[in-house]
Amino acid sequence: MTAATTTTDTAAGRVADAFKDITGQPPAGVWAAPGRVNLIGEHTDYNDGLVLPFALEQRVTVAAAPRQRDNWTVTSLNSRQTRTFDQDDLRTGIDGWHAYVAGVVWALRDAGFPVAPADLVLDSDVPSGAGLSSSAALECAVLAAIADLNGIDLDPMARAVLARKAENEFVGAPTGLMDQAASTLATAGHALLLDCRSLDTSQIPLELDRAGLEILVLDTKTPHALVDSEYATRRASCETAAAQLGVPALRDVTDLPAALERIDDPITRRRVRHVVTENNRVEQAAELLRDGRVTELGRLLDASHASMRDDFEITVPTVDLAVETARRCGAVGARMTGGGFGGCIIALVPAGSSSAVATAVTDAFTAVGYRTPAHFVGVPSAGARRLS
Ligand code: GAF
Repeated sequence: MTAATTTTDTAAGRVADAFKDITGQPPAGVWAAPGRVNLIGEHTDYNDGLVLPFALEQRVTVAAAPRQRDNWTVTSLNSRQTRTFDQDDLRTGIDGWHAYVAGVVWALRDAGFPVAPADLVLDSDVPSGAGLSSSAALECAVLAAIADLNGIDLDPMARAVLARKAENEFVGAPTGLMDQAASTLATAGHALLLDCRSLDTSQIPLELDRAGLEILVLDTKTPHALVDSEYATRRASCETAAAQLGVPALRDVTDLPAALERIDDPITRRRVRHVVTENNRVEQAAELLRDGRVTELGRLLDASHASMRDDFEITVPTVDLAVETARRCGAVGARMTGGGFGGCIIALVPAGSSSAVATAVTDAFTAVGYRTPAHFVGVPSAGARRLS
């Protein structure tokens, strides 16, 4: 029996079938890892702080099998492209989407694990460039596949750490751990509370149904033009501020007014205020969810958005308009989610009202000439796993 016939998962079957068409063999298995939305806790991860993301149903699916050659092949069913890389590429680095795959091989080998060549076929329904961690989903799905193919026994947190290492050191994006941790460690029906210093995690039940609510995820379709350079600038600014304040990271600021008084530069002061208040908001959000007070999350989402807009300055007009319109049309709270400068918002809305709220945002966008947004209901889902 091939992987295609041992699973009832449609995406898994499709990718397994494509693998067979491309390589002439059935895959040894099919694995998947999800994208995420961050409920709250933006730009706190690389400040050693707290984050509260949940994994989405949307995911990257990978079919893979060992390959009797000296190189790896990767086919993307989305772009209909096949790329190869070999040992030399792992030493010198590569550009392009397959760097996320090669980076995982590199990170595993760098950690001392033998990794044999493989054929991989990928498919994804995580919107890319929308701030939903399509690249972390790719890294985590590939890592799950390659670890299993090579008999590498790694716990989920170790996998997330290695996937982040691939992104930071091979791809060259200076991100924190949130996205890879969400993609690997999330469980269905829960948000993942992650302490990015201790790496402690708790699964916090997201009982939206019981509160008569759902989470609308709306993609503003704003291109992330500045995201790489601005992300790096924000990160550098936080590190400079921590050094100035004599703390290992901004997470360690306990007396915010006193800290702000010690910083002369008004921009840096605002950056510090965002990180410290956002970290507090994550703690409060986890507390509310634990107490079953989901509706009250709304005011924290609103405060988080204001902080990202005014203090961290990572929102853009499309995102602000989407958030304002969602609130005006029934959301109990809304905020941008992800790294910033475009991408998605989340809105906590009455159950069943996502389409109506999204239509209101579409109308507001049309009125000022913005692109038509896309939307879906965010369903808290499971992290990386083997499907067949
Ligand atoms: C991006 C990064 F990849 C995360 O590590 C995190 O910093 C996020 O932006 C902002 O909260 O998704």
